Amino acid sequence: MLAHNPDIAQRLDDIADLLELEDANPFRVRAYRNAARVIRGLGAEVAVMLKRGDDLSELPGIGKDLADKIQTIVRTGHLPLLDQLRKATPAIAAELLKLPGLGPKRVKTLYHELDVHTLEQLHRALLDGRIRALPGFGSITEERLRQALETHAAAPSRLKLALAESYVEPLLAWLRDTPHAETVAAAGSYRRCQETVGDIDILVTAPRAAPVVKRFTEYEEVEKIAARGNTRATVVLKSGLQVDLRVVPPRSYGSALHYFTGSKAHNIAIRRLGQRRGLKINEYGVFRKGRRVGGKTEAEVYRAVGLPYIPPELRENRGEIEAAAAGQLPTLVKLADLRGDLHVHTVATDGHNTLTEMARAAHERGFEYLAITEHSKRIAMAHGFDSRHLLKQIEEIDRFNATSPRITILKGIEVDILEDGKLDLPDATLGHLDLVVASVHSHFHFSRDKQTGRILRAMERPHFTVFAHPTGRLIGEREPYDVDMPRIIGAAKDRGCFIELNAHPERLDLIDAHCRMAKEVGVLVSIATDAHRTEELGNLRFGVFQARRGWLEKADVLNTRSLAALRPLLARTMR
Ligand code: DGT
Ligand code: CA
Ligand code: CA
Ligand code: ZN
Repeated sequence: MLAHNPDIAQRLDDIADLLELEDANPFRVRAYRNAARVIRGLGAEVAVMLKRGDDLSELPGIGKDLADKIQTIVRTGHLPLLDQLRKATPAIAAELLKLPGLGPKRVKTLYHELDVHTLEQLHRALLDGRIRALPGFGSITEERLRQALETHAAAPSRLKLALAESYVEPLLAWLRDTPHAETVAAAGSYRRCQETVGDIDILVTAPRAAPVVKRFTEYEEVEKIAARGNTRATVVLKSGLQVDLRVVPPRSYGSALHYFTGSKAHNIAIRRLGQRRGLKINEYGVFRKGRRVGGKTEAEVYRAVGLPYIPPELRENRGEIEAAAAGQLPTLVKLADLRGDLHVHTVATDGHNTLTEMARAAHERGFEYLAITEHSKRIAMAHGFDSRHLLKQIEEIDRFNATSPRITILKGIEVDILEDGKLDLPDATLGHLDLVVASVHSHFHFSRDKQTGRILRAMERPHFTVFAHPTGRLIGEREPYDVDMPRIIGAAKDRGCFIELNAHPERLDLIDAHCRMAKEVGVLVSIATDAHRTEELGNLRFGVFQARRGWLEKADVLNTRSLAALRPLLARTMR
């Protein structure tokens, strides 16, 4: 089996970690990390690129040597260098590297300074206070390690974006009420709309920092103040979320926002562009020979290095800087571009609101259309529809559309893809619908070949329109089933089908790299809420965030089409 992009990237990251443990040249380490990130964010499978003769050394940050190594991984599934490094590394180092808050540098310190060779020894050192005393560790790292060891999990505790939002927005509002505070903004992975966030980074501009720091630490949700200085503080909220605050003078706002938004890899690349122009770029401003030449806005920072403004969602050093330089940044899709939602449920199956309630709520959000897609009979727990129920709902929708001109209800179904790739309802029934959303809800354990084959077979059914929540993953809870997404996307292209980006905050299922892949292949993406109650229609924005991280533009998204433009697209897959 050929290696896929995430496997390749993981191997490159492993090499970087192990090299760093060995005190290798930092440039060499960085080269592997950059390559891993580039591969992870590619819109196409490396294996496919190689097959069609592409030169990998043309990718940003990948030289001849790395290109050869990647080729070896793809061809053989192995890399001699990695095997060699693994043999030379103590087993505990690999274990420690998996813990949150421990990079190669700290791991090295642990086993050299403290002679820690097991997780038990690490725990003892922690309890004895020996960790805190190490250079570069401190109480925050200690606390993180304690939590990691106590949940004995190597699983990093990252918070899903939607949950983070529910904690962050009230805190931002609280800070905005500080007398004399000017701008209050969340930066970091939160602003980049990453699907999960490690901690929250907040930036405030104010003439004096002290009142802002004071108000921040007085927020009623603060469980504990982990650190506190004149212009900064770190707190842990009762929810367990850690929040870093920085207060900067207004003239530094742009450079500070840019710095703390990251990603780190993007920052480093921008700073290096600056260096080539004789500029020093840091969180305080843009400087030439010690003189401030910019930094009040982010646009100024980019202008200083000859680039247009780059939206935060793109800032991962996955080609956005090259695209900006070439004047080829995408104009990212926005929530207001969406005209409807193509996957919702009602009380007729496992939803909580009636069709009329869902329609009214959708209309209030400015939608032009809404597709009702109940589960099919296989999902007995959800009271899934058989043909008779579906035909009855079709009549109800016809009546609704005849009397309510303000929004159009589209007739749909979320039909189950059965074990063997058949659909849960007969073609004759599905033929009555405007669209057929199909999804996998069983047999998640199938091998990649079997899972992919089953889905491809389903896609061949004449009425298959949209492949919903394509990998079945639940963020942090259920791994994606093993499926060959490039093949699925390719088949969707051939068949004229569409791929869903399920906007439910627990799913966000299509990942960003696959959005990019769909765009490159020319398969339209349906950003859909899968709402089971009226409020969940609001989840559409999380889908838009994810789509933006996947470089999608308005034209790449199916439900940015007006109803008139949508109908022929849906009909094309209806044969
Ligand atoms: P997270 O919190 O793990 O979800 O990810 P971020 O991206 O929010 O990372 P965080 O909170 O450690 O740092 C916030 C931003 O600060 C990060 O995106 C870029 C910037 N930053 C942090 N450390 C460095 C650094 O060593 N060098 C540079 N250039 N930027 C850094
Ligand atoms: Ca952060
Ligand atoms: Ca942080
Ligand atoms: Zn489903």
